Amino acid sequence: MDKIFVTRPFLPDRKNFENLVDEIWKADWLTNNGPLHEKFALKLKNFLSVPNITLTANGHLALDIALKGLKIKGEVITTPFTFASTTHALVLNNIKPVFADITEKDLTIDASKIEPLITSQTSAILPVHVYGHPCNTAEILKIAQKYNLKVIYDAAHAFGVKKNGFSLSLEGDVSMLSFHATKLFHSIEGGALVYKDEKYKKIFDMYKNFGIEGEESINYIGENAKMNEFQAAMGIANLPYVNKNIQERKEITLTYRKYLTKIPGITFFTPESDKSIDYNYSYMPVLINKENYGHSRDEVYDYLKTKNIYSRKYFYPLITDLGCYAHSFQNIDLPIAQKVSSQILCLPIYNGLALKIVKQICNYLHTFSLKD
Ligand code: T4K
Repeated sequence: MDKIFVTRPFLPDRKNFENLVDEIWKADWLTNNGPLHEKFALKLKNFLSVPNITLTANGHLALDIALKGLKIKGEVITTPFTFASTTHALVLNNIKPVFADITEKDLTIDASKIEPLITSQTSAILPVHVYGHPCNTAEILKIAQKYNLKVIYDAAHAFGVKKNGFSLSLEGDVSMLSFHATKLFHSIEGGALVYKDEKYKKIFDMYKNFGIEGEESINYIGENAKMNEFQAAMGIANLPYVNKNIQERKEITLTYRKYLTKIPGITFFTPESDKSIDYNYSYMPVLINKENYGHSRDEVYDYLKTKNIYSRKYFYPLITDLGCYAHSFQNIDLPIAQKVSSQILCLPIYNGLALKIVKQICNYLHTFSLKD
């Protein structure tokens, strides 16, 4: 079998992309809010049914400008079970991350753990809809209102997820989306901020462009986080495929679930069993319980590699155990996150992954569970 990676980027019809590239040549405009950037922003607003959007060069910089634009300072309560970007964005803005444990049910921040961590320094909550699993947004909103905190959602994995028929990215003061090549929907690299309050538009747009307000006025110390025209072209070309791609991923997910059900010690998640959720099937996370399965997560990861299956341990090590943070965040009690991080394995899922390969991966998992 050829190498099977955890994900592969989706590529649109090449001719459509080339037609958009021709437009770039005609306009002779490459970046700084070009015509395709504007077209892409409008198309995304319509697709997601959201009132305001700020496109960025990537998701990480979108988080960064959200923190700067909302003037977040002091301490922010967040999850330790995420990609380094979430925590890096805080630390690089001189903000102290304060970690709350996660729930075993969906691996998002445990809302009941947030309130005891609030101090006079707390200015915001930064939860992550990890794997597209929606956080407990209602409870988080209640806490934020009670203590007058801002809520910034890292929705890097949640493109297209809906709650009660509305885009999940409308929750909180602002949501960050990632359009990285490895995501369900991408613009090669890219990202966005989505928000209800129009007053943030000017601020975020300035922060992504060095803080420039006009040719002779720079009133904020901003980043260069602009999306260029080639990224916008890829985003425009990919957008029409999203719904079909989600359906295909759903089929892959259901196939995994059908076969994994029969293997003891492997747990998977079914976020859409909550009828209010339209899920995006962006990742295929499972937990491997050594006692019941017979082998540890690391042994499964290594075994699959011998079969040319490149699963990934998203997210291990836990943020608090990463080399760059190990000295800063010692002795924090995060029992669920620690356990989950030691058991998590993301199985391959991407558009174009044949169902027969999915069955084969499940067969390998089954065979290995029977081995001494
Ligand atoms: N918040 C959260 C919760 C996130 O997960 C992320 C990003 C962010 C914030 C920040 O958003 P961005 O600034 O990235 O927009 C990948 C992605 O680079 C990263 O975007 C993503 N999260 C993270 C979870 O995964 P790596 O280092 O694991 O990627 P890499 O290069 O190992 O790729 C994974 C697999 O994909 C490879 O084994 C093969 C395949 N691949 C990858 C690329 C880039 C391809 O087949 N073709 C390709 O072009 O981080």
